[in-house]
Amino acid sequence: MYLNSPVTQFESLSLTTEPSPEDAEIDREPIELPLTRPSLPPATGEPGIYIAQRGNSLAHQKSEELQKTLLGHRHERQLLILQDFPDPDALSCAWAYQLIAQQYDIKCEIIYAGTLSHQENIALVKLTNLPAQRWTLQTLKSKDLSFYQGFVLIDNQGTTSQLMPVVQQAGIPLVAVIDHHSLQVELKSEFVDVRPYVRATATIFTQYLQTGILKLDSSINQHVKCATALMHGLRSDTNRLMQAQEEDFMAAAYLSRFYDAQLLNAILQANRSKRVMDVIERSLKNRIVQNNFSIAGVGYLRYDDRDAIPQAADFLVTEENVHTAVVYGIVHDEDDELEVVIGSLRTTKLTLDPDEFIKEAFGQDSTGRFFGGGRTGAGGFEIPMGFLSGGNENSGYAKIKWEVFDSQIKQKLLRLVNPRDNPIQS
Ligand SMILES: [Mn+2]
Repeated sequence: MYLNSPVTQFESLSLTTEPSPEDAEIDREPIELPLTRPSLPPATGEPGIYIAQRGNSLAHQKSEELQKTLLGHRHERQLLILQDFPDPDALSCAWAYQLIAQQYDIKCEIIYAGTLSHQENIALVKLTNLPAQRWTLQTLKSKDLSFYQGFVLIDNQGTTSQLMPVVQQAGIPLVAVIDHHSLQVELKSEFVDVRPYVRATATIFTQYLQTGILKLDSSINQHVKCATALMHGLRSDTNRLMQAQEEDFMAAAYLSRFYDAQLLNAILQANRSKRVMDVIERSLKNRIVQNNFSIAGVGYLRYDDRDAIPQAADFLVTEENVHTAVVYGIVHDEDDELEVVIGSLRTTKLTLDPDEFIKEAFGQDSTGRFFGGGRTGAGGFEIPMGFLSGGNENSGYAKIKWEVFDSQIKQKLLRLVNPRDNPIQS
């Protein structure tokens, strides 16, 4: 059993953000199944291990480390914090973590502060009964937080959640961070697995599952639904596997033994609302194309339609001669009179690092926090409007406000898009 392994085995493990050549060596250690077995594994039955060599040893080390961490927190309660607008990758991985942690009698609440905005995410949660809950800041304040002994960040590093500062102020320790975005901030966490070169956090979790941290069973409905959710997360973060790499394909291959293809199809059939279609239409009308960048401001949109922005960016990047699309708008929450500029970037240009691009374009706030970041092929930003929020019943004011933000965002983006002083393209 891993669980009894000596601590010293993992102590020297450093956080690797790049695949290292040494990994191939560590692979020689005994593993349940040989990697070179030529025939296909049975569709059901004992789990076989067919993952890329690079991911294999690291996945085993991290899986053992995670099991030791969970063992040290038996019978506790944890909060799993997702980004304010959780995507399928985050939702499915949080569910996988919850199922893994259950084996240690750890009870987890999967929480997010914003909304499920994308039609596929709403379908995912409804059709699989995915146990995620919306906790606004008010909900959080009404809870007795001393009830929880730890919190966990999945598919984010706390920079995209309103809940994070409150949970930290309550003195709840960070137990684990599992993510594939570039390192955003220094975090003190007992367990860290941040691998920016992996295309989906679902790939990381599937690798954990392959090591036997939780034995998936096709006869258990919840396992089938969680595997389906992970497959959806993996597909959606890799542009339907088109940007998937070996590790992601290996993970998808493993999930294919357990997932429900019909259920996944039902999730993907979810239709866009008229309002989302309208935002996409505005992005098409308003876009400007310069040096293969397509940039579009879409004006004001409701909180619930926030996910129309990445969908519009997904669409704009499909235009001929466009490799990168940036779409942004002012999202307003009617309840709180809060407004925030939200933007999404999508790129097919391999040499463009969305994380670097967004950090360079928009910089940091007064506390040193970047307004956004990214991962391979995609990025996003959120700029709070603070004092300028609200007052939009005065249409003249609303119009001026949009024009100012629209011009400022364009200026900042075009500074990087314009080749004369463009540090990105050099
Ligand atoms: Mn992700």
